[in-house]
Amino acid sequence: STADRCWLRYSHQALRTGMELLSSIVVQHSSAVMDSALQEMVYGIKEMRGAEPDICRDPASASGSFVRLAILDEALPEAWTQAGQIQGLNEEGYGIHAVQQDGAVQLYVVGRTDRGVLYGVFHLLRLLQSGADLAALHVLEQPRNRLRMLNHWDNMDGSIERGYAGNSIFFEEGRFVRDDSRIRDYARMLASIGINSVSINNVNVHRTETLLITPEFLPDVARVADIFRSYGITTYLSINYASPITIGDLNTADPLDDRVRAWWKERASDIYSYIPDFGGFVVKADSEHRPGPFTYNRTHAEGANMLGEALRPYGGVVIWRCFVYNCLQDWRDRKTDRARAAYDHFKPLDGQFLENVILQIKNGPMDFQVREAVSPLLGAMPKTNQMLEFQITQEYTGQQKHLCYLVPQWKEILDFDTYTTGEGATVKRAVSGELYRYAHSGITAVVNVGSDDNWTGHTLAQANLYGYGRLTWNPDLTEEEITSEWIHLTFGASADIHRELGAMLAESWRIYESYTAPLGVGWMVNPGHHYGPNVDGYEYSVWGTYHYADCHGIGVNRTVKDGTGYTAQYFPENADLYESLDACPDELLLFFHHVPYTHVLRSGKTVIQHIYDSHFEGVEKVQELILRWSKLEGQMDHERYTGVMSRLEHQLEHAKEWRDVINTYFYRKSGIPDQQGRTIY
Ligand code: BDP
Repeated sequence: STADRCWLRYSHQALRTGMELLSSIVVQHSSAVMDSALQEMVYGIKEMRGAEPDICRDPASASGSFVRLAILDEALPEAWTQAGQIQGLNEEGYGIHAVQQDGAVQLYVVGRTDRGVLYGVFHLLRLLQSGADLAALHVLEQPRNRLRMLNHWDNMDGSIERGYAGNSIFFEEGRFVRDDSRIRDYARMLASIGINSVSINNVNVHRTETLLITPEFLPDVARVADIFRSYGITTYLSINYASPITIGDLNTADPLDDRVRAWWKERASDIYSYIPDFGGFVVKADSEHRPGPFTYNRTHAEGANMLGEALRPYGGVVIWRCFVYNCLQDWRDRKTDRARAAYDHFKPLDGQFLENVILQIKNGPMDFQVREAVSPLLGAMPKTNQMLEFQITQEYTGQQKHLCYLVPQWKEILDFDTYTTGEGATVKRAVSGELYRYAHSGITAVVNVGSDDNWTGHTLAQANLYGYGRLTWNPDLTEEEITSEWIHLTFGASADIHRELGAMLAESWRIYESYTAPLGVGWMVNPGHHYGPNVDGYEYSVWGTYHYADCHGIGVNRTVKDGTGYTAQYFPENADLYESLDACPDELLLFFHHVPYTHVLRSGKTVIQHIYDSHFEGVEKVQELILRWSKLEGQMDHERYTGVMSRLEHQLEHAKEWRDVINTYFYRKSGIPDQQGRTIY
C-alpha cells in the first residue's frame, strides 16, 4: 500500500543538501529510546539517499562531516553547550545545531534526555524531507504541554467504539493481537509528532476489559508498554469503577470503604510489578450508565482520590473524565440543560482533588459537535489539574467518509479567551499549566486510527492525527504551517498539490458545517450511529440534545434572562457576549438563543434564509472539492488518488441528502419560501 506510511515516507527526491554529512552518525549513549532515535535516523537516511550511514560509537575518533546524536550530559563542543539556552529546556526539549569544522559540517542533535534526542531526530528528518539547508541549522524546541495523549476507544473483541478505519490494532477476539508490527509502526508515527501518552482501551469498560488490570492480561499490556516506551510513550488503561465487584469479591465499590481502598492498592502494586512506569487510569464514572461514586453518595473528588492514593506511591495519575451528565433527562423540561452539567458537577469541587488527579474536559459542553461553544469549565478551576479532550475520530464530523480537517476548529478552541485571569487567559495557556502552574496537565484526544491499510479510512484524515500531534506540541503553530508541513511530508513539494489540497483542507470543516446542522445547534443526526441527517432523531428522547424547532422558531435558550442560565458559567466578557441576542456570534446563535425563523443574523440574513443558502452552498463547495482533487490526477500514486476521490464522491451524494432533508424540514415547518426560488422539496 502507498498510504500506510502516512507522513513518514522519506522520498528520495526530497533530499537536496547535505548528502556527505549524512554518511556518518556518531552516537555514544545507548538506551531503548536512544536506540530508537538511532534506528529512525539510519532508516530515514537510508530511504532518502539509498545507502546506510556508518555508525561511529566513539565521538573522540569522529572527524569530517557527521550527524551526532547526544544527550546533554555527554562531553560536547563548548560552542554548543555554552550557547546556554539549551540548558534551560525541559526534559523533552532538544536542540539541533550545525558546527563548521575544517571545511566539514557537523550536525548535533542534542536532547536534555534521550526522549529529546528522539524528537530532535524526527525534527531533523522533517527538515531533510523539505530540503532544508543543513549547514545553517539552529533549532531549539521543547513541548508546551507535558501530557500529549491519545485515547483509544478499542474493545477487546477488536471493535472500536466510534471507529471508522477498521478494527483495533491492539485487540482481536477477546485478546491481544499476536503480531506487534503494526503497534511498532504506530509508536514510530506517534513519536514523530510528539505524542507521549496513550490509553489503549475504551472508556466504556466492559467485562473482558475490566480484566486488563489483572495478571491475566498484564503481561500483554506490558508487551505493548515496552514497545511504546522505546518511543518515549507511556501506557495507560481505562478502568471500570465497579472492578472490585465485577472482578473482585467485594459487594461494594464505595471509595470510602477500607476494603475497596485496599483492593485498588493491591491492583496498583500488581500493575507496577509488570509495568514500572505505567501511566495511570482513565476513568469514565457516573456517565452514560457507567458505575461511579454517586452510587455510594460520594463525590467525584472522593471517587478519584481513592484511585489517586493507590497510584501515588508509583508516580501514576488518575485521569478523571468530566463527561458527566444526566442521560435520562426530561425533554419536556426546558430548564434542564445538558450543557451545564460538567461545570455544575465539577466546579464546586475545585481544590478537593489530589495532586495526581487530572480532570479531562471535552472541548465543548455537549459532545464533539461540528460547532459548539467552548466548555466554560476549562480554566475555571485554579486549584485542580485539567486537561483538554478533543475528538480526532470523526464521530459527528463525517465519520472519515467526509473530508473534515479539524485543525481550524482546534485552533479556535485553543485560542479561545476564557478571561479567567483577565485578558489573554486562553484555553491553550490554561491546559499547558501556564495559568495556574498545574502539577499535571495537557491535551488528549480520541484517536482516529484502526487496522485499515492507510490507518484512518480516509487518507486525508491522516492530516487530523498529524495536526493534532503538532498542535499539542506547540499550540502556537499556525494552521497554514501545519497544513503545508503535512502536505509536504505526505505528498511532496508539487505546487499544484499544495495549492489545491491546501485549499481543500482549509475549507473542509466549514463546508461540513454548512450542509449539516445550522448555526451551532448541533446533532440532527440518526440516533445511535450518528451518521446522516435526522432532524428530530434525538428531539423527543432523553439524551438532552434538543433544537426545539417548531413552526415559529428554533434554538436553545441558554440565557440567564429567561433560559437555562448556562451563559452564567462563563466569565463576564464571554457571558455578556453570549447572553446578548445582538452580540452573540452567528455561528453559535442557536446554541444560545431560541429565535423566530425571521430573526436577522449579524450577517444581515434571516435565520431561515441562512439555512437554505448554506445548505445549497455546502453542496456546491463539495463539488469544488471534487474539481480541485481531479486536477491532481497523475500527480500522485493511483491508489491514494482514487481512494480519496471515491470518498469525495460519496461525500457529495451525502451532502445532497443533508441539504434536502434539512431544507425540506425547515421549509415545511416555517412555511417560508426560499428568496431565490430554488427547489427545496
Ligand atoms: C460520545 C460517544 C460515546 C462515548 C462518549 C464518551 O457517542 O460513544 O462513549 O462520547 O465520551 O461522543 O464517553
